[in-house]
Amino acid sequence: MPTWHVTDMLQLYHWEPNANSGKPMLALAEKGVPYESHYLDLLRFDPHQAAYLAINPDGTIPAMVHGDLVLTESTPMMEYVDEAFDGPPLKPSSPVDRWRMRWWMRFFDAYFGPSLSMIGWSVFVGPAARQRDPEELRAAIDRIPLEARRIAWRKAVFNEFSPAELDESRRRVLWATGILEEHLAKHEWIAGSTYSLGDINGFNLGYALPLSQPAVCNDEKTPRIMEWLRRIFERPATRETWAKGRTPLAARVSMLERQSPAPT
Ligand SMILES: N[C@@H](CCC(=O)N[C@@H](CS)C(=O)NCC(=O)O)C(=O)O
Repeated sequence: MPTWHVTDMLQLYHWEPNANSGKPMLALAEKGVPYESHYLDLLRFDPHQAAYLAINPDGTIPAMVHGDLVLTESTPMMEYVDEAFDGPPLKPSSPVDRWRMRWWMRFFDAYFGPSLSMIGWSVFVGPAARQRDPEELRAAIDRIPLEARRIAWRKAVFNEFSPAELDESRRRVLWATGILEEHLAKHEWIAGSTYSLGDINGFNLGYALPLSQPAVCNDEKTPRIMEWLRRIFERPATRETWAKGRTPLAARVSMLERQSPAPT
């Protein structure tokens, strides 16, 4: 039996405001929708505990419960949030801008995100989890429902990402950062002239790029990305959402604080 009770209040099961968890958190904040937050610590393997598996048997986060609906997959979840609740629209009205927004969300989710994630797991998640007893870790990994996630955890924890796969991820991050910079030279926001779910998606993936990839993303090489990240960070909903972070992971966002006034 699940130990959590579904009430009328929207329930969100998430980790830090970061990557997939941060997407519905930020979309809900932009819409002004209150929700009950259930923080699951990924590094303590909380998403693989029985109480959460009763909600999402895949053991991945985020998951959202709205009435008797259980929603997974962060990007369509954001679309649900935008359409199911009042508040400012987070999708552009023109078909071409919607296409552009979805093109980029697909690119972020299928290409840019997984490459950045592999690097992040090898330098952050693996070393952070490795502090624990190896046998306990092995047992925790064996309990993960999805094979793809078990493999990612094993590689991160036991330092088994190969140099070739890490090199390929670095190559993809460099290329993807370049085309994002070119895109932002032509468009103010991901979809075009309005802030949208595409920006929320991209910010969650890329807010720490200047820190994690300093040689690739910086004020000299990628000024448009830096300006775009700073503009998103200045939004009240972004500040409110990142203030919910509990670890140094989310605190990295403070590097986007402007040192001088915004350009006019
Ligand atoms: N495509 C899914 C991916 C969800 C996902 O894999 N989330 C990661 C955290 S960002 C997770 O739950 N990992 C659990 C694990 O690795 O055990 C989405 O966008 O929601």
